[in-house]
Amino acid sequence: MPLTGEYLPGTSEWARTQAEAFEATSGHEANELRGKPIIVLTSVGAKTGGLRKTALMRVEHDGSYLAVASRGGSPTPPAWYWNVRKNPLVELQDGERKREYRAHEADGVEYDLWWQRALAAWPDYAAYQKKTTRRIALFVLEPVAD
Ligand code: F42
Repeated sequence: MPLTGEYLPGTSEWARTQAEAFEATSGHEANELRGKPIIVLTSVGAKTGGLRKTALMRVEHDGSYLAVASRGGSPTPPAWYWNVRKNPLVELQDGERKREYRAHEADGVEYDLWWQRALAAWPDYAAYQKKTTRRIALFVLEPVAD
């Protein structure tokens, strides 16, 4: 059952433009950042209840994905972090395919395992983590049966 609600564009111009172009072209355009693949996560706003679309680096393993709440290593997490915590049912589009996923925050061994997968996909995450005392939160997204 697709997520319902009003699409509320984000306030980061570059990210919003990429997410919208990616979705409008079924993932055929605007699908990379510096040569690495991205995905678009749709979450339900924790305060507005609106649909928020967020471009993220593609980190995938055996059909599950990872959403890395890095925001470039800022002291505070991105707004979408609060959305996913409150509303763990999200949509993720990878290329042409958009599906529903249930998110949970990784911790302990699971965090370490997925953090290595994140670094393999986007090594800059290591530099982002060095920039902040905040532990960059990781959401593991498991596919919801159709
Ligand atoms: N960001 C990452 O954190 N990780 C990545 O791997 C990543 C990759 C990436 C690749 C391409 C690209 O174009 C952008 C990429 N970004 C990545 C940036 C990402 O797309 C987001 O722009 C960034 O993470 C910041 O997310 P944000 O949710 O903080 O968005 C801001 C810009 C924003 O739109 N803020 C809104 C505003 O009005 O200030 C609010 C958005 C929101 O979700 N509000 C919630 C609501 O209810 O609607 C309330 C949230 C709350 O505080 O409770």
